[in-house]
Amino acid sequence: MTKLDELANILKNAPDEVFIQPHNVPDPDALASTFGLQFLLGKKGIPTKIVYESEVEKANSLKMLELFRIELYLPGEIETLGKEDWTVLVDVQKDNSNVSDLVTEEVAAIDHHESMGDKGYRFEDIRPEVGACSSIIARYFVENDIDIPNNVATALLYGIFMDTDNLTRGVSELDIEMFYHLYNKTDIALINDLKSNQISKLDLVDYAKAFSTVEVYDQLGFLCLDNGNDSLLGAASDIVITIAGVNVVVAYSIRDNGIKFSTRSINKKIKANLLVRYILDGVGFGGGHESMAGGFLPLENLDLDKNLDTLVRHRAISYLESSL
Ligand SMILES: [Mn+2]
Repeated sequence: MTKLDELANILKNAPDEVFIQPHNVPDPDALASTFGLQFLLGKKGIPTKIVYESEVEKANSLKMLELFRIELYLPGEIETLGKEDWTVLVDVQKDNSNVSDLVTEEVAAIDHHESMGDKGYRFEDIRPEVGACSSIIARYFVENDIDIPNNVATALLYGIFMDTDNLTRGVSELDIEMFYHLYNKTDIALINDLKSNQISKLDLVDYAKAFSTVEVYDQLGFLCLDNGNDSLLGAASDIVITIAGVNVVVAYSIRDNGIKFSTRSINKKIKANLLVRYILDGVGFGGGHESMAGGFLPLENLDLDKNLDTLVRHRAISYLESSL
């Protein structure tokens, strides 16, 4: 039995509605994966709705919704959402800091982040070695011999592009295989359309402000944002890592309820996920991939007598020294 059949068999017994939920502020990989899974489950006779929290922030994510006609709902928009409903988490796992815990029961998770441990799912497919969740979903199409429509293939290909930074970050065999498989079924004109809608004019102003804070110490780059835009933090880190000589980036943004962190590393000896955990040891939590990770420091744990910038720099530098 394929993984998809296994999941479908479980969901057939759902007492009421079935939802698919990506992480909050869904990015292209999260959107493509949920969209692809929705199509697959539809083929298996299981109707679903995609439910998400917060906001779709980035211009390219918004463009995806329009180009591929992806329908998303906020929990508040679904009157029938309740305890009796089941949710499949995609591109995220239960208890992660970037996913809202809805009233529904989280019965399944399909993800490519580090395992959060046993969460009592009825089904899980968690593959931390894979670069994009879109690759896992693309594989379901192949395994089950289900024809992939043009718009789904294009969305998944774009998801792979974005999460692997154009096939240069955390790429696994599966990502390459699925990229190859999807490529011929993709409408490249749409990919170009997405590429030309990556950021908004307003983002550019925020970027300019963020980049003026960049400080470089040897191979470490730091960036601080005073704006809570989640996707901007990661995207800005991706640009700082391209600075010549910079191999590791620590970016953080100040929000009302705490400090949000994003880390990047292209140095094999320095793991982005361990780095963010080291920085937040005892004060917050973090996780992710070896090349790309994130974390959060809740406001109540912030020692206001200590300077945040100094703390971050101090801890990041000592982590680097201990790993090299
Ligand atoms: Mn992803």
